[in-house]
Amino acid sequence: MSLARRWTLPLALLLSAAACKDKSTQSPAASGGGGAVIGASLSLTGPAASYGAQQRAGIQAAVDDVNQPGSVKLTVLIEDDASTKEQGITVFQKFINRDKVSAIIGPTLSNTASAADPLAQQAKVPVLAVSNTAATGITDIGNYIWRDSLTEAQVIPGAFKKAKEKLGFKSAGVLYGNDDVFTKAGYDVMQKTLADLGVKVLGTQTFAKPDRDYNAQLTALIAAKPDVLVVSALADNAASIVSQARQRGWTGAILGGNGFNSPAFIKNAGTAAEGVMVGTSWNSLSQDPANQKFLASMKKAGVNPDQFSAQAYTGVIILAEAIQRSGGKTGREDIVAGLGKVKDLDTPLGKFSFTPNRDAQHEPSVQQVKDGKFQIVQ
Ligand code: 1QQ
Repeated sequence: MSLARRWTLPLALLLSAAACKDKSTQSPAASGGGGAVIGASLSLTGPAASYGAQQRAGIQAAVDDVNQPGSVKLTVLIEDDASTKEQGITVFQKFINRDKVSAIIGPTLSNTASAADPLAQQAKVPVLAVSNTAATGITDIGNYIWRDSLTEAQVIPGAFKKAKEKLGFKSAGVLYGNDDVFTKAGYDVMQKTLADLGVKVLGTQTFAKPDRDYNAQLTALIAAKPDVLVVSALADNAASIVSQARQRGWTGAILGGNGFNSPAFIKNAGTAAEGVMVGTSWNSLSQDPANQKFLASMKKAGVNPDQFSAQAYTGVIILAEAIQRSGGKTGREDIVAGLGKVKDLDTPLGKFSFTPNRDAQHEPSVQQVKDGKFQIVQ
């Protein structure tokens, strides 16, 4: 089956054991056409499934855009990491040992990456994270781990500064998930940012991912009468937290972290989401040709894009560029060498480069929910 034809098949087939087995016995070079086989570990089920669905759509659109006659050929095998460390490890082992992929995209959550990335580092398989935002514990795993997602430390200080200018708050109540690498890391950055901005924290409360009732924490925070609520949570929890805060009479502003950057948050929170502000790595309004091309590709696919599809799309574009920069060679070391040469690449996220620590470098934005949609704050 030709590479181009693989992508005309429904994705379910690509995910099937038969399709994977077909690839598993072949090296990337033997996969036909000299292209690269890439593994993508995405959260298609579990608490991060709303991000995974967007990432899958972004990857698929990018592969269609990249796989044009005469250019680098990419085949992406997509597997569900189920939003867990355990399944992430299983998927990585399959990609590394059975599929013998040239590189891995993902996994969706920093929490999963903290457990799975060390396997790739040890096996010398390049990983390109497209949504991990915990500042530490990802790229510092080692020199095979790269990312195109800005960290909370790169986004939140600017976003909160802008929010403070617009909203003029002096005190905050803080709620964060303490059982997840990302929500905890996001909290650490929020706490430092609030201190740096001279915002007094009047109360701090925690929750865990399986929790559904946040009324005790919200009652305590609201009773302290802060000017603003600050929340570090994944999209599912974020929607319930914001809804329950409004039900408890909270009419003030709410600032979120990266977990809020999903239309699933707005859909599930409904009108309670109105006014929520969050820093984002993707400017949906960007008129740059690379962003316009991404928007057109997503429209063609019938998917309403978000930051997560933009970052995943960008991940594929970056890997294609890395292969090109290494002279079309698709070995694992070739891709690492090529990634090191990616600079000022035009992507839907803007002009993209890596920092010396293999983290993402480009301009962030700030968005706010208005009329049921994220709108870029100018
Ligand atoms: C992380 C995240 C999540 C909110 C999205 C995937 O940023 O786990 O790092």
